[in-house]
Amino acid sequence: MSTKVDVLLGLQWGDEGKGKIVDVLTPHYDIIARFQGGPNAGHTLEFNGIKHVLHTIPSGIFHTDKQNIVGNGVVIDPIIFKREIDALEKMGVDVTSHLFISRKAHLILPTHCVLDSANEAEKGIKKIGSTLKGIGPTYMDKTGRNGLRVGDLFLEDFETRYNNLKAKHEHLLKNFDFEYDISAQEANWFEGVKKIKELTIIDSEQYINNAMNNGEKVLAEGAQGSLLDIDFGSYPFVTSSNTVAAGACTGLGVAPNKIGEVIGIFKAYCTRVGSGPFPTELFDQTGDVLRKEGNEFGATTGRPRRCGWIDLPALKYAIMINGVTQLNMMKADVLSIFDEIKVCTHYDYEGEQLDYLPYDLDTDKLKPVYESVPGWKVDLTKLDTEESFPKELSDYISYLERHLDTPITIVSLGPDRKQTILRK
Ligand code: 2SA
Ligand code: MG
Repeated sequence: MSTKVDVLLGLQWGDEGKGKIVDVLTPHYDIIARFQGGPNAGHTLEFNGIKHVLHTIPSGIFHTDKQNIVGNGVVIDPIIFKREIDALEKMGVDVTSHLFISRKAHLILPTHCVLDSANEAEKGIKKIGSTLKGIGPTYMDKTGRNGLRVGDLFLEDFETRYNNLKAKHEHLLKNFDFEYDISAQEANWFEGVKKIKELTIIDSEQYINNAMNNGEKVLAEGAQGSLLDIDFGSYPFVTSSNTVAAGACTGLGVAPNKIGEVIGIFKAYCTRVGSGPFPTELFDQTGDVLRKEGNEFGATTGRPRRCGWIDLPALKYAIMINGVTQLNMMKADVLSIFDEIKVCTHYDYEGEQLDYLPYDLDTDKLKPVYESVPGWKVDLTKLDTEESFPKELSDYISYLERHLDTPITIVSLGPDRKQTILRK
């Protein structure tokens, strides 16, 4: 009997804790597959007292009896990819035996990264706050039909193709007042390419569909968050891929009727890194406390993350667009410090009450309306059953389930694998 693909994705602006939950759920699956994004992602996992950050490699990689696939929708920087593999191998993880790459995944060139930086520099204060990993320019070349794919690495004229695309980029870069020198990166890039060619390159859409027909279970791992989606996020302050559930169809070659559970992850509060509107952002001491208690710094760039209260209209929107069937709530432990917790239930948009995310997110016009709920003021990090939850936490969970009309099936109370409560 054919199985379906479960999709796990972020419902906010990324950094919800997708890496941790994928790692926790991997024992229930045979294949873990990334479907979009690239090394802009920073998926953090923690076990046995060690913290790991993955960028391109799926978060199932530590379970060596499972297959990990980098799907066609992903963009790969060979330099970062090789660095990730080397770091894992140094830790004793046998990566190459269970990591497969789609022939159709696009390649990030050093000049894509330069273009990313040049674009951002030109935008000045209006910059997107990109991770500068070349994501936007690479997806532009993909949709502009100029891109280079993993499959192209095996063509005799690959180097000519590389040089042609590089020349196009160099031509474009003449329009910018931007100095660059990619000679060092280029040497590393071709080293990385050598490494990729040693890996197992597959037609991942065939592989995944065949596996499903053989009853194998697949988990699709999202990157970034729904509010960073190129179509439905806070455009133009978004990433350049479809981060929502539909992205799993195009990014893996899985038909819509083959999607099973959609697991939406959210933090018990909210963060954003990079520019763009964030209605519940806190600019006061409370925001600083959240950042400090939650260790809210970019896992790829180290940038401090902007912090604020949970935003229900934005979450409802993400649940709708993704067809979320179950929710996972992360980092409730970080809220233990507060006497009361605020929840944005509505927005005030120039005097009008809205309970949905409008087109215009101009935060001069859009103000969050909050309800306060009691905090629990108890260290949650050592709790290992739902029965031991303080009443205020159970009430917070029920409150969110009622407002979001979706069950919360996992509550995470710390970064370690073990700090995870599965609810019935
Ligand atoms: P890009 O690099 O072109 O995709 O940037 C466009 C916007 O998308 C945001 N973005 C992210 N937001 C949260 N987390 C991401 N991954 C890293 C992490 C980020 C980091 O896990 O912490 O280390 O700074 C991620 N990747 C992209 C980005 O901030 C821009 O707003
Ligand atoms: Mg992250």
